[in-house]
Amino acid sequence: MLIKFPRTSDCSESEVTPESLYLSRRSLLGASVAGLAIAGLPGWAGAGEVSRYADAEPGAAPAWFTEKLPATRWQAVTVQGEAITPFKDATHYNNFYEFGTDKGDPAENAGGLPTSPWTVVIDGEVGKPGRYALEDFVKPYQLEERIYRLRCVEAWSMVIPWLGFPLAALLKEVEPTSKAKYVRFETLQDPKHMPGQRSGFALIDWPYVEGLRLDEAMNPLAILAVGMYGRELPNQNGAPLRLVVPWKYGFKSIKSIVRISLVSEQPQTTWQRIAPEEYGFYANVNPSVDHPRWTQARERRLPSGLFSPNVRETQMFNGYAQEVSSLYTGLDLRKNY
Ligand SMILES: Nc1nc2c(c(=O)[nH]1)N[C@H]1C(S)=C(S)[C@@H](COP(=O)(O)O)O[C@H]1N2
Ligand SMILES: [Mo]
Repeated sequence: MLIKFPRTSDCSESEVTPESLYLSRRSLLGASVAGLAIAGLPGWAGAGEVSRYADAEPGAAPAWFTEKLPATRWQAVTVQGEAITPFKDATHYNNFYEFGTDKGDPAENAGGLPTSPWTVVIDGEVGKPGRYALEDFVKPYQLEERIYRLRCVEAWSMVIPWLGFPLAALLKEVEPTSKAKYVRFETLQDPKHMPGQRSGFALIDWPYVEGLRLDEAMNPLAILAVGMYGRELPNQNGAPLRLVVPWKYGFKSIKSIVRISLVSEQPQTTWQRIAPEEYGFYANVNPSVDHPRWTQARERRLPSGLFSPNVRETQMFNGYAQEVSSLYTGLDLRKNY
């Protein structure tokens, strides 16, 4: 898997940028992305390339975020042979239907969503239900950096450095009862600020809902993210709190979460409700089970263009089989897509 947190030993010497070089280039280019190395590496040389990382200046992050940041963050644009997706692509090629269906709509329309104050509700089959302000919700946990592949069911993918904490840590904290078998997640419903929720795109029954089996949710790879690229989550990526389950298709990684419920029955999820023949509850990345309308054997790794499509083979469980395949022993993955 891609690394949990960056250690120099995870990257070859030539891939690592010394902090001093990073700093000098940073001042040279006027870029300032905390913890982001912008070296003149093969394929990444030139201010044009670099500026795609350092698109927007992050605003001043609140204390609940900065105090919890891990001391070391990744220092290379390539990790274990895979290039980190430029910030510009990760923040301008999005799926977030609350803000429109085009890939550029979230970047264009999500900026006005108020994400502070933000309330998260924990309810259902738990010993300790609660209603938290985001900063109190995050307080018990140390943020970790996780560099993960993100594979969309539409056959494109990215590599993103997230900042978050294990979902398992939260679940232990809230004490699921013996009846809890699944975790259900719900996105904010706010038609005033989410144009997709008031448009004629009536296909989706808002709010967006996702779910995991409890044992999947307890897997150490599943995280709740509050940041990416060393900064707070941009709104178009699901600020201020989103799920990241890297071995599943991207639609499972629900954004802008306001409610997490422990439930006894498998929840009906948004895409399952819209097209149950195409999108299942499990949605594990699987190159040998095609989508009814396209192959899942390959994917386009962003940035991808007409002249450099950057196509690669899709990996079982998105490359995380070692960590997660035991969750599915005895399950027919062709039926349970
Ligand atoms: N609430 C909500 N969450 C969502 C979506 C959405 O439309 N609404 N789209 C999903 C899909 S299809 C993908 S691929 C990922 C994309 O995450 P990214 O834009 O941060 O890359 O978010 C997922 N989470
Ligand atoms: Mo997706």
